Amino acid sequence: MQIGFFISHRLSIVRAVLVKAGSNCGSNRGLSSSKKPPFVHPSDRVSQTSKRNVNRVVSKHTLFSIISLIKMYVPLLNFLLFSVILRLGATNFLKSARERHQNQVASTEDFRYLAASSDPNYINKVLDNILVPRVVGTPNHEKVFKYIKKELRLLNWHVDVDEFMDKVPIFGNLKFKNIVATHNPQAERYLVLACHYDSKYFKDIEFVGAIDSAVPCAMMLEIAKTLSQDLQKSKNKNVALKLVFFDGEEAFENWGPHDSIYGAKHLARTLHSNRSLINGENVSELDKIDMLALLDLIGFRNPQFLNFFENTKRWFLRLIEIENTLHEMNLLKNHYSNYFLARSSYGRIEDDHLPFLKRNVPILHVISTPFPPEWHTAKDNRDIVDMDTVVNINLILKGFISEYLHLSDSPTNNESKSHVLEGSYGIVDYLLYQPLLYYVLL
Ligand code: 1BN
Ligand code: ZN
Repeated sequence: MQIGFFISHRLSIVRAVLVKAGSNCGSNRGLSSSKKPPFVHPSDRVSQTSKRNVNRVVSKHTLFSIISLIKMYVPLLNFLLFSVILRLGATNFLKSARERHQNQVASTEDFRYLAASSDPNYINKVLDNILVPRVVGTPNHEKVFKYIKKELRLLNWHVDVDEFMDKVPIFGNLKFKNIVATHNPQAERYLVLACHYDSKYFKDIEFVGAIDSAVPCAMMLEIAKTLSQDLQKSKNKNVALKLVFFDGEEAFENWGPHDSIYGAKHLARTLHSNRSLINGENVSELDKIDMLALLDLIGFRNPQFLNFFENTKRWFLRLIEIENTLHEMNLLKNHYSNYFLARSSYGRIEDDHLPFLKRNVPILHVISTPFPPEWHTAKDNRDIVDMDTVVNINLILKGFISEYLHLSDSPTNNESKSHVLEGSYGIVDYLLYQPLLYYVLL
């Protein structure tokens, strides 16, 4: 209402000035006319000079009108610039921090320490609890949901549940629940690890989905458990770890945009619309995600992971280097060929990352290609789980997380909070340069 009044009030003043400027222009029309000037008798020369003076006064008047026009629009211009800067600032501030982010290179002691804390027994215990058919809407699904939530709370993680209803083929309306666990809810930015905890519905087979994706869920819980102490010590850092257990990844009938990734679609939308002010800048929860690493189809012996995204290639290459270092240090069991390959895939695989990719969240898709023959068959069960491979991959991931979050105690590599001043183009810059803007315009 107020803005509307402000604009219409200003417009009426502008209209008045334009009418005045227009009438001035009208008095100039004779001069600018392309018609031949009439013959002037020498006795009339004096009156011609005074006419020129009058014209000079008139053009000064026009200039004055234009300046007052600009003056009147400065507050509106200011308001528009302010809004634009506010929006750009939000993305620039977090985006530039994420793009300039450097890992802390882990030492051999760091890798040895991480290897010593691997806990295959815990992974087996988690699988005992979640490796059951867990189709959305069934009692088993509810049990698995409660188990994952309970484990995360026991490990002192902050757990949010993103609950919603959606209509699906065959079953109609179902309740979905994404589990979002945050180690440090006060952090500015997050490295997100994600997997899905639902299992695919099959009419005629009992499908437990070990690699798809009970094992990735168990791996994430083991990461939460074994890194807990180090994460606790690094609570004052800018970047923290977030774990997302998506619900409803699987299609109920046929995979397609309307029958798949129900949980991921809802969470991406929700995080996009959850906005807050950081350093005076309006940011969404999605803006806070440095990168989303999606784990899928992991657990069988000797998988191969390719790089899918150019903008996260440097991080994929770091996974390769960590795997090589761990291999050279003999910290990987029964490791005869590399999992992470220095090759890019031309095609992409549809999965839970899509709604985040669409909203420009950087993605690492850790999914084995080619898919194993057991994929979406009754044979995707505990028999194909190779615990050495699972522990090896989780050790590589923990090395990566530890480097990304600067978890090592080494004081030399610690990231400072100075980027708040270095890379932001936000409200502070605007207020600093705003007087300059006035000066230039007036
Ligand atoms: C992965 C595991 N996906 C489902 N379970 C996603 C997918 C579906 C990938 C269809 C390719 C084809
Ligand atoms: Zn699947």
